[in-house]
Formats: sequence, C-alpha cells, structure tokens
Amino acid sequence: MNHPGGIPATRTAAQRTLRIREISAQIIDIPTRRQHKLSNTSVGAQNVVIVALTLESGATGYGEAATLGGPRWAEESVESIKSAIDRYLAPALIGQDASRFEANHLRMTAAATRNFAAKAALETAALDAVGHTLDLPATALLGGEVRSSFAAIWALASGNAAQELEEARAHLDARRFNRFKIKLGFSAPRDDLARLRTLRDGLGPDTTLIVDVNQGWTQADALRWMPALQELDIALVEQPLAGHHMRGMADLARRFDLPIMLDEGVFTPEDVALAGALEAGHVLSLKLVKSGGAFALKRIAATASAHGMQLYGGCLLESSIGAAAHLATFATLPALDWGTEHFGPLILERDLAKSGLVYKDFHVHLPRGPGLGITPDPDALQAYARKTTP
Ligand code: MUC
Ligand code: MG
Repeated sequence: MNHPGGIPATRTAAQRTLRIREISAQIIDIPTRRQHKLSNTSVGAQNVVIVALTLESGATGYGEAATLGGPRWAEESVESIKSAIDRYLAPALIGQDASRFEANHLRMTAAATRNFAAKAALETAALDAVGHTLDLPATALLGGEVRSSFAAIWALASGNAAQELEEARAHLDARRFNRFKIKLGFSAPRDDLARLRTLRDGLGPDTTLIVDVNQGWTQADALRWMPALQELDIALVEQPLAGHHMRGMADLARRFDLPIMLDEGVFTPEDVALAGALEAGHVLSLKLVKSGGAFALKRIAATASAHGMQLYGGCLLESSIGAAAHLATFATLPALDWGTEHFGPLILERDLAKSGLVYKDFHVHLPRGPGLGITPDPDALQAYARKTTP
C-alpha cells in the first residue's frame, strides 16, 4: 500500500527509529568581533535560528538558518524563520521518515512558499540526525565526498582600509586565508575604489581579491567604475546590480573582461535557468539560505554548471553548525571552482559548536564524524539564546 510518507507499522524497527519525533527552533543573537558592513545593512551581531530535530532513535540533529541585518540581505528574519518553522514547517515533518529528504522537501514546499533559510535548516538537522542514527557522515547521504578541503576566502568589511590590511595580514601570517572578498557599496563608488586601491597596494599584486557590491550600484555606476576594478585586477565582481536587474548584469558580463558572480539575484533553479539564458553571470554563489536545502542546492549547482557557470561556496556568516552543513553539501559537488567563504565561526564573538571548523594552510577542512561532524555547544546556545520577552 502506498503510504503517504509516514512510516507504516510494518516497517522495520530501524526504519521506525528514523521517524521525526520533535522539532524546536531557537533564536540566537551573537555579537560579531567587529562591524560587518554591506551596501544595504551593517551588523554588529549575527542573528540565526538553530533547529534541533529529534528522531525516535533518540538522536538529535542540528541545523542553522542565518540572516544578515534582519530582513535586509533577503526577506527572511529570525522572527519569520522561527514562526514559519513553529507554525507551518515543523508540523509538516513530525511523524515523517527523516531520511525521505526529497519527500520532506515537497511537504515543506506544500506548507510554505519560499522561506528557504527555514527549510534548509530543517533539512540540515534531518541530515545530521539521520547520520548520527545510521553512523554515517552527511556526505554519505548526499552522494559521497569528492573533496574534503576547500580553498578559503575571508571578507574584509569594516570599511577602514588600515584595519582591513591588518586583519588580512593576520590571516595570512596564520595561514588561514590568502584570498579576500572586499565589501563595497556602502560608500560612494569613488571612495570604495580608493579603499580598494589601498588594499591592493597593501596586499600586493598576487593576492586574489574579489569584491561584493551587494546590489549597491546602478548600471551607470557599474559602467563608470568596472574599468577601475579591472585595473586593480579584481578576480570577481559579485552582484554589482539589483537582483532583479538580470539584463543589466548580462550587459556588464558582455562589456567587461571581469567575471561577474551572481548572488542575491539567483535563488531558485528557475532563476539559474533565466540567468544562464541571459548569460547574466559567470559564477554562482551557492547558499543553503537561497536553495532551501542541500539536495536543492545540488540541483541548482548542476543547472548553473550546465549553463557554463563556475561555482562558489557562499555563506551568510553561519556558525560552525551552518558552515558544516554547507561544507558537507559542497564536498559532494562534482566541481567547486572557487572554494568557499565560510569564515562565519571566526567573525562571531563565540562559535556555536564545541568542535567546529578547522582552518589550516589557507583551506577550511570538512569536519569528520557522523552527521555534520560537529558538536554543538549547549552553553553557547544557552548564553546567546534570545530571552523571550515576558
Ligand atoms: C553576501 O552577500 O555574500 C557572505 C559573506 C559576507 O561577508 O556577506 C555575506 C553575504
Ligand atoms: Mg554576496
């Protein structure tokens, strides 16, 4: 008999243990070590939702839904994420077989449109819980690892070139990061370029620099200032125009020999197909907050590759919990040309995992162990939990 998705009593005991018994979502507010500026927001703290998903096996898996500056980087906020999970998404999953990832993704889609960060956190927690129950790493549930380390990128985003040079040099000396992403768009383009020139001079001609304008330029700004980026040998220009301005991005991609990276403009596979058809970018930044889950991220990556785009492992300043989920997914992609920018655990005042990510020899390394391979830190979760207003 075709069962709607739960686990029929006739299934084996082992399969019954994979049934989702309980889900909780907790808002966490953690200060960052310094101000992190983007074109449309500036954060001194990171706000995330940590999901705990417990199976009949007794295993609890963890997932993380990140935001940046409230509903500013995208439309989700930690308040909307918690509400979507508590009211709509968790009820769609309770009692279901946690290992039926695709069926559960469809159930979540039927329960809520978009809400991708919320959905991805739930699927991540299920991957972690199933992995712990079956004593398998999440990568084994996602097709198996192709790579176990990733060239790492650090974001310079204080807006103060002298401080940024000092920060970059510290990471270079510690052999953590030797490639840097510089946030532009929160100052006038002329001032952005002066800061960028100082960073290029300070870091030398051989250091890979990319910029992220976070939708901050108009077409006219880009036409005026892209040549200056070219002169500074910038390796990638990320989302210079508004996400909906796909034709403008295609125009820039045609006019300049400067690879364009798509970020806020491309969330869904349909967005990728449109961007590919318009040739609106050369590289796609992959993020769970955009895809709604690991399996969807893999489909988006495949679509982007089919359109000739290279792939970049994006982030939203997640702690090691969310970062490990991304690395497990990125590890199973056939190609990941640009490595990853998962630096979140180092920008937070304190990481949310006891055993978190390892940064060594300018790479970040895939955590080892069942599920996501990391151990959440209950003390940190407690310390930074948002105290519900009475
Ligand atoms: C973004 O747009 O890339 C990722 C790194 C960073 O500094 O900002 C985020 C969002
Ligand atoms: Mg970006």
